[in-house]
Amino acid sequence: MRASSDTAPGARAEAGDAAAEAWAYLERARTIIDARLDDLVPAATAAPVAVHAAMRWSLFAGGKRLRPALVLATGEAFGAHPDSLIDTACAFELIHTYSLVHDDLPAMDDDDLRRGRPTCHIKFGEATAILAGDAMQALAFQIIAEDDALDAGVRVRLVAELARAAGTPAGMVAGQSHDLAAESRADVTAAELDLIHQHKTGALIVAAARAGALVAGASSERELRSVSDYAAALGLLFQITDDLLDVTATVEALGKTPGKDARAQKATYPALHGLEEARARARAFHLQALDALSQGERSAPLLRSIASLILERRA
Ligand code: GRG
Repeated sequence: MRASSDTAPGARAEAGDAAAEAWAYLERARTIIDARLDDLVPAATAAPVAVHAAMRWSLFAGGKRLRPALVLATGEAFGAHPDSLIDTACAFELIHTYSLVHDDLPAMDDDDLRRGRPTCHIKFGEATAILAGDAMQALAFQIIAEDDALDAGVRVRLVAELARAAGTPAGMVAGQSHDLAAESRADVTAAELDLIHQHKTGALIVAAARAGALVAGASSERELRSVSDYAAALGLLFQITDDLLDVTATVEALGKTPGKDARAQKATYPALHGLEEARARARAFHLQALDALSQGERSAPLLRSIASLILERRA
């Protein structure tokens, strides 16, 4: 992926308004997503109590719900009714939250704060955190397979796309594995860094956007191309802003411990390129996301606003 151009001052002001519009959409989406997740996830009083309590602890800790909101926003841009999108949206949040729970484990990033609270393994112990992550992953696929708002063919396609995005060789697990392997290396290149994050962060974001379009009835790669390219740029934009916030934001704003990447001497966009060049890359991926949407057949103003929100985000 290429990051080449800069943003004019006028475009920056416009990005501010658009970000506010996307923020309002995200707030509304969060309410709907959280209510449906509450229905779909077993009660904390149902056996096995520890696993269900741990799932709920991590799920309902105030995540931004970016990935499920993207399913809703893309689906609506392609003409789907929100009722047909909501369960798929929840499945994406379950996969994302499982990945955070496992990423925080001592064997991986070893974090004790996430979404503003003690991480799942700190609260419930490692074994239960592993099981809670496993159960969230399984539940995600079950929800899609059992979603009777969707034709069987669409469900199968969604399951396949989500599995590819979550697993190996080109999904989140692959990205996480490459990222762990890169930790001990001082010679990670810019191209390698993009590749790690296309898999680790980008694949699920791309799959979320494609899922919305698939539920709406888009099925050919031609129809899906602009939204896939949009989301691929969005994924890298999201990762760069995540790296920047790790350097510049507070623990209160982030709900997790900032500065960990630098302390661990991890390859990040600011570490590799410097703060200013990392910011320029973020602006370039923002423009790339907007360009990709312009190549499609729908105007999708909300999807444009979401890209601006990610560029401007402070948490
Ligand atoms: C363990 C298989 C496995 C994968 C882990 C997602 C991930 C892969 C690691 C998380 C580490 C990290 C900081 C990744 C950078 C981008 C990212 C996914 C940030 C967290 O996502 P947000 O900001 O979180 O959307 P909330 O809490 O708002 O949902």
